[in-house]
Amino acid sequence: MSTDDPEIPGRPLGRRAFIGLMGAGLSSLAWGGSALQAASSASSVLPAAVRDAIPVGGQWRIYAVSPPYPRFDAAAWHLSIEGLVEHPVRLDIGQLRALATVSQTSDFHCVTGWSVTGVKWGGVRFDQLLALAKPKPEAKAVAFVSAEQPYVDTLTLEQLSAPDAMLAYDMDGRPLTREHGAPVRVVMPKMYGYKGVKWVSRIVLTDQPQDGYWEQRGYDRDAWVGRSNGV
Ligand SMILES: Nc1nc2c(c(=O)[nH]1)N[C@H]1C(S)=C(S)[C@@H](COP(=O)(O)O)O[C@H]1N2
Ligand SMILES: [Mo]
Repeated sequence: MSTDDPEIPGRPLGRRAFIGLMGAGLSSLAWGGSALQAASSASSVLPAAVRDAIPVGGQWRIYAVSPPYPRFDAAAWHLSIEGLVEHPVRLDIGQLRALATVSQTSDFHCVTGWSVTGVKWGGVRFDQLLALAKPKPEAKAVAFVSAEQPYVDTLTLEQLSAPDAMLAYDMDGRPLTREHGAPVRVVMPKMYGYKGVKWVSRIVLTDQPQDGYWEQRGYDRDAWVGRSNGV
C-alpha cells in the first residue's frame, strides 16, 4: 500500500449501533433466534429467512476501535508467529506472498446484521502458514494481535483448519486496502465478522483460546453465523 492513502478516520456509526444493540440486550436484535434456527441452504451459512432480510449485495461498513487505521509500510512490516512454537518466524510481505496463494469466494456476515455476498479473497491457508513455525504439541489456539490496539481475537487450531479459513492479503482481486486491514486480515466465513482481525501483526500460539475484543464485551467466542449469541 502506498503512503499517499487518504487518512480515513474510522466511522463510529456502525460501531455505535453495535454497542447500542448490546445495551438494549442481545435478544432485541432485528431478527430473533427462531428465524435463525430455520434450515440453512447449502449455498450460504445464513438461513433463508435471514438472507432474505439482508439488502441484496450488501455493502461494507468499515470498523475500527482506535482510529486512525494502522498504516502499512512494506519496508518495515513484519508478521511474527510466536508463542508455543519450536521456531518463531518473522515474515516480510514478500515472504508471505511467496507462500502458496489460495483463492476463494465467500460471504461475509457482521453480527450487527449486514452482509456482503461473494467476496473474493486471496491469501494463505493457516496450516501452511503455521507449519513454518512448528507449533508445539501443547499449542491449541491462536491469538491474532492487531496493529490496531487493543483489537485481538482467537481461534482454535481446529477451527483454523476449516477449508475456508485464511489469512487474506487480496480482496476482490486487489491488495487489501488500508481500511479493510492492509496488509493482512483473518477470514473465517462461517463465523461473524468480529473474528476477522484486520491489520494482523502477530500470531501467537497458546494452549487455550482467550476472549477477544468483542468477547470481552459479551459476544460468543465461537461466533458461528446463526448459532451464537449475537443473533
Ligand atoms: N483491528 C480490527 N479488526 C476488526 C474490527 C475492528 O474494529 N478492528 N472489527 C471487526 C468487525 S466487528 C467486522 S464486522 C469486520 C468489518 O470489516 P471491514 O471493516 O473490512 O468492513 O472487521 C472486524 N475486524
Ligand atoms: Mo462486526
